Amino acid sequence: MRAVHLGLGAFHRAHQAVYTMADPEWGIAAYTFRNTELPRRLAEQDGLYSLQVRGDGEPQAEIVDAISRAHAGSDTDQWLADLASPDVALLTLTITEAGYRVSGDQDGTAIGRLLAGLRGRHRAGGAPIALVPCDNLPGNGGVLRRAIGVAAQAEGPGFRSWIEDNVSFVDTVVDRITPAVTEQDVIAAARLTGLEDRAPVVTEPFSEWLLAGDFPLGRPAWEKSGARFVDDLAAYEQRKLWFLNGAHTLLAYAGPALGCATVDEAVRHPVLARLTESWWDVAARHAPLPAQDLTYYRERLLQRFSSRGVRHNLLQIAADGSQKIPARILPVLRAERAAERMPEAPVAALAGWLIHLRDRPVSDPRADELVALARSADAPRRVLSALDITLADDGELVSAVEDYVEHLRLSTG
Ligand code: CS2
Repeated sequence: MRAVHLGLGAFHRAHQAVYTMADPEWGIAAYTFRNTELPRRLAEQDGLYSLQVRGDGEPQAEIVDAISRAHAGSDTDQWLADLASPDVALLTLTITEAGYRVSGDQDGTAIGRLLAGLRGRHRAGGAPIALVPCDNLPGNGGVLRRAIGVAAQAEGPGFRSWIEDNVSFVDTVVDRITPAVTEQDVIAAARLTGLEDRAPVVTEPFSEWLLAGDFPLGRPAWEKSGARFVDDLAAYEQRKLWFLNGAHTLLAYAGPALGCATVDEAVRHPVLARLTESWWDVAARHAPLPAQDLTYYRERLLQRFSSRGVRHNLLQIAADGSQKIPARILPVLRAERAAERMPEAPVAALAGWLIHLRDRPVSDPRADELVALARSADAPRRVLSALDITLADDGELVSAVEDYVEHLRLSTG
């Protein structure tokens, strides 16, 4: 066991675990901090689970055997022991966008646990380690480096300079659409494999992993499963975050306002299909990639979104908007406003978000504050100012969002 993972959910098991499986020298000790049921189920199955890959044809199932141990968050001693071990060369993380926020009290947060682990590693001899964040944030390696830096402010100088010299922060772009598992998926897994599996995962055929950074103690041969190591991720990152995740976010907020519940349903709705294409047209103006690449990427995305194999719930994507919108929508919107244009799609995304905050169950680290703002007078300006004060000062944008809220309300009838 030479790899540790934090954030044992469906995505890790459909993505990094599958890449790691191709290199039998490596195993993963996987930790969750939320869910205690999943590690127990996996432990009962010796870490094995089935991965159902659903495209347009017959679903395929494979058994993934990369997870050597699965642990609940309460297993602190084991976590500290694993991170202190010089045999462990890397830690991958899927802790959601919200997990990188540094708040006052780090106790029990992913960053707090990571810091405790690194402290133990430093004391135990200080072997270097690579940290590999796999969440959808621009410059995720740098984001993690800054979060650790802030959290470590009160630590001793020896530890802080050890972090600088020995901890490598790897940047990544990750991609595989992997919705939360449902009871039907559990039944389908049993039918497909003939095995009882209490911890199956359902995913799409497409998978992508791009990485940039150093691995001082080595890494699995992830490239055998198609991972690509590049010098500069920026262009790929924008392509993924703006085109895929940006469209997801647009659909997650405008879709329910027009009566859609899943991504595949939403891209079949004529208004949402048009909005998606118009979002991609707008994003393409600012993406530093050849037009041909983008056209191909968009065609591929539309296929992936329309597939009925994976039913991706819009409400799941709608979570944590305050963390997702700034990475996915705002860079393009800002560039458009700088060029004095008022593109419809990002305005629709923001208007849909307002309706979401006002009328639906909201899951977001800033939920209380945002729901109150969305229900106040002058809501569009106040919600926008919670994201980015300069956007809130843009009177034309505020009015456009306000009008679009009304437009969506009328479209629902
Ligand atoms: C989605 C992502 O839930 C969300 O916010 O946009 O989880 C998306 O499915 C993945 O990034 C696909 O790689």
